[in-house]
Amino acid sequence: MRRDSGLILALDVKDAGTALRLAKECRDVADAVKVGWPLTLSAGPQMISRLAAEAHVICDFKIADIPPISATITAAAFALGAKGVICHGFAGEDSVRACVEAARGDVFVLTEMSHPGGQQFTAPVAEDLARIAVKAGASGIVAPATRPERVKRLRAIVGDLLILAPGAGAQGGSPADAIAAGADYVIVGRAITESPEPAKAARVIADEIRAAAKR
Ligand code: NUP
Repeated sequence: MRRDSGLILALDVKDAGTALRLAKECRDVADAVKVGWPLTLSAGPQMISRLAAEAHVICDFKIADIPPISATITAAAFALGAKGVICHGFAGEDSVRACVEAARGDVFVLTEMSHPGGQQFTAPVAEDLARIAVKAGASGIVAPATRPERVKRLRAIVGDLLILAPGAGAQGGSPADAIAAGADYVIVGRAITESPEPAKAARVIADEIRAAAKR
């Protein structure tokens, strides 16, 4: 995955036209687009292939099943053109390893979730989940931009694995703080997709990330 702006655009929109327009408008500024269940279920899985023709696509399916099913989901996402997938760490090391083995690109392991509820169950085990990511051979982890001090702690565990940080913008986190804490990429959705000028909003955030990365 290229590391130019450090911005990953979360395309949580419901129709193909809007998704393709946003991907095109933000093509130069976002290093990747992230597609999850909202778009896949409303526009269909072929949407992943259509977007893959325009951008580096990460499928955020939060895979969390028994190993053979996790492997099947992972393989299907890559067959559609994805270059990365996100799986949950809480399904255990064998499930994460199954994703890594089935992948034809990056696997990112979700550790601590960014929303307030993420502190209930994921936060207390996040460090173990980060260790699972390292042991299973994942490319990186997902850690909360809403809690930069946790990104810093998780960075100490994962070494030079990639850290993707969602929760900046609409959820209240700051892209600059997440980067300063050790994130490589910031995942941003609504602050861009719901902006009247998405490309401009993306550029402002990308500039903030670049400035923080230089510090
Ligand atoms: O812990 C997580 N928090 C989170 O927001 C893990 C995620 N994968 N995400 C995703 O990041 C979420 O599904 C959404 O696609 C994106 C954040 O969107 P927004 O809050 O910037 O609109």
